[in-house]
Amino acid sequence: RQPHADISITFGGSSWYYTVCAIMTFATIVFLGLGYTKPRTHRAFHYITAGVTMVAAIAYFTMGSNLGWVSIPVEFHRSGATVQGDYREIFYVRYIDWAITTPLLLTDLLLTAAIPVPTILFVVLADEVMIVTGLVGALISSSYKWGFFAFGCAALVYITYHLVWEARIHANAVSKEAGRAFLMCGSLTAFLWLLYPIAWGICEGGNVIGADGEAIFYGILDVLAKPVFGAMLIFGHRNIDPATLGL
Ligand code: RET
Repeated sequence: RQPHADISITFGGSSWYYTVCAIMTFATIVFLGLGYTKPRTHRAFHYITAGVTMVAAIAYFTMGSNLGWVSIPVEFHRSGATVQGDYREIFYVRYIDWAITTPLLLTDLLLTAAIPVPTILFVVLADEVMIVTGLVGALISSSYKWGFFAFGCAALVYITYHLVWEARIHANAVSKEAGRAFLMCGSLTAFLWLLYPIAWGICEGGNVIGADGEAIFYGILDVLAKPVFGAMLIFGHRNIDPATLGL
């Protein structure tokens, strides 16, 4: 049997990826356009957020074109026996996107809370650990993949602690506006990011849903975590002077 013949996204899956690509492109133009209505000193969050959606737009163009993936043999277990011979389309380009964009999203949030740069860098390092272990796990066929998944989840717990505890308290101490913007965007992030390992578990991890189901699950999450999050963040900054954040 042809190992790569029947694992790809369908025409519908491809159209959905292109739709998300269009949403990301539109958001990039809006975020940059809004930035240009402000003086240069007030554009940090527009640049960071537009960078996120711009990178995502290219990743979604890649996936809509059914590129940026490799075929991985998947094992599954039936009546106590390990069955082999099945393959799954693994989009590694997703992880290249996330390796660039999730540190930018965390920087957006932690700068809003005026967290010191050394702490931001260490949380970003944990984030890179999370994404890279997720990628390595996705590319592994055997159950070792769940070991890498566990490392990634530990990193996510560390990141989430900073969002829901340290940075939330810090933002409240900066100003009422920063506290409110952080509470909105930080809560959305803490909730949404928790759903990514669940998606991974039923897609790359457990091979429970196929390539089109994966497109829908991650696609909805990415629209909420990037353009919707970005719009809320930029809106939240409308009355915040960057100088009060040390920017
Ligand atoms: C992986 C698998 C390993 C364990 C964990 C994961 C979490 C990924 C997250 C991704 C967030 C992506 C975003 C993308 C763009 O908007 C890598 C799936 C914990 C939280 C926000």
